[in-house]
Amino acid sequence: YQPLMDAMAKTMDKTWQAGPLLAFEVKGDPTNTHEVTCPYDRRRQVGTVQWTTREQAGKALDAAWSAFPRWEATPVAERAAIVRRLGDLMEAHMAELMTLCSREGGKLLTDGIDEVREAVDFCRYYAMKAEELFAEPTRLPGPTGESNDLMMGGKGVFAAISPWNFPVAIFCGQLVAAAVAGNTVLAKPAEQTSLIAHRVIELLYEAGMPRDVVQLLPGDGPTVGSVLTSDPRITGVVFTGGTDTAQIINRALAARDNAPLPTLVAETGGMNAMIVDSTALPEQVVVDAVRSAFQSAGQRCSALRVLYLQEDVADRVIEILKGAMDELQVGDPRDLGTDVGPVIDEDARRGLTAHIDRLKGEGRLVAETRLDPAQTADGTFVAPVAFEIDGIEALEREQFGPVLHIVRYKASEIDRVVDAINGRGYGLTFGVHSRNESFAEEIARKVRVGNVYVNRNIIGAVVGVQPFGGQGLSGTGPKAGGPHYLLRFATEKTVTVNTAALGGNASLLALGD
Ligand code: UN1
Repeated sequence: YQPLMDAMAKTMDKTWQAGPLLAFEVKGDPTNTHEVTCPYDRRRQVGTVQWTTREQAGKALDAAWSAFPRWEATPVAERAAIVRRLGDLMEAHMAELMTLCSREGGKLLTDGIDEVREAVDFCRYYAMKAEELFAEPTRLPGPTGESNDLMMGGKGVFAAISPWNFPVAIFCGQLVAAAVAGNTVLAKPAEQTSLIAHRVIELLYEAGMPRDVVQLLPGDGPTVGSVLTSDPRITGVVFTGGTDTAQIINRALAARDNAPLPTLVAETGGMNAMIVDSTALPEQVVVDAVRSAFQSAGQRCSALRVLYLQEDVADRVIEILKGAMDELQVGDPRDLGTDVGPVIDEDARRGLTAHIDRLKGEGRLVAETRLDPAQTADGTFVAPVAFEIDGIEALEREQFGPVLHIVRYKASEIDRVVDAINGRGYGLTFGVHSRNESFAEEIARKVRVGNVYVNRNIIGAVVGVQPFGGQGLSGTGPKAGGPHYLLRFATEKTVTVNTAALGGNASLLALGD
């Protein structure tokens, strides 16, 4: 880590500035400029962000709309080359992006590395997939005297609305997928992480992306988001964030008159569970549960929220868990010894604290990591905490932070546990710990989720290897980082030619060349 840390030190005290990056010049506007503070030290200002006005958002849409036909007609190899160059540039600027991830997003160094790596992987993977899908029309078998070709194109203008918890990876993954498939993109990053988004888009322009093809619109939902979801020229929205917000976007898109039937690609929340049976190895369970529940301060939609322990192993697992949680170091995300950094902001801390205080009031506390005030007094920290909950069906809503809920079950109640997991309506990640292969297999088959993990942690899906995304309240699919993702950003056109009438067997497409 030392070379990375040395490189990060060079930009650690910088004050950053961000604002809209649009196809046209934008004037500075101090009245619309917002301060960015650091989650682990709220006394420190990290920089300022100028938000996009409704008028600018409207003009950005005009530009994206007119750029679409030209961009769609740009050969896919050229589109993919720009995206690959972005991957290379992000890799070259890893330390700087990691600095921003920690100062603006409160991310640990190790999480910062994962974050940039994942963004680079998205660029390379989607570039490769786009070349497979879009380069040549697919010739389909058919009767003689006729040729049938399937041609792929873009859809139009996409709004990409991204979360603060993966400010490089998901921000990048969304816009790169939409753009490489031939769409123009208006990207609205989370308000909390606009500085990072701004730096990534600067690198994207350096990589050769035309400014009217991808534009950056920092700002809030009511101002920028509402323009992006109400305009009939928006063909689709790719969104990652809360389920409630996805529902608002869905309604807004559906309420438009004279607009195309919208595409919504949403990846939302989860009430992710792990089932531990009596044959599981308690030590392994604890390592994986702690990582799944508390890494990134539990601020992953993939994070573990409910740990179901079969009664024969419950006491043993809880005992080891208490020890493991005593050892967690909460504090400055830039220290290599830190395991858990801050939560994103004061609102997040307040919401989590209300939930934690309620469960403490009910006498349900099992373990809580100690906070060292010298490390945590100035930031928005929440101590990792575990509660034991009564009732297999308890808990309905996602708590987006380091809070683990434990439920004991009897072997005879396993069907109820699975029904409870499926009954909540979410379906993102899931884990099972068991040395009984047929049990693990059966459970994996029954749970209605997107990603199942057996005898390991349930976070950190790898692009191209573990395509990520859920079902039900957890999202629309297809899976990010998977072979079908780009299809949601594409149109298909079937071209049937009466080749006999052309006096030969040549296809119109070939003649067009
Ligand atoms: C999210 O938290 O929004 O599997 C997505 C993971 C990441 C994706 C998390 N690759 O933890």
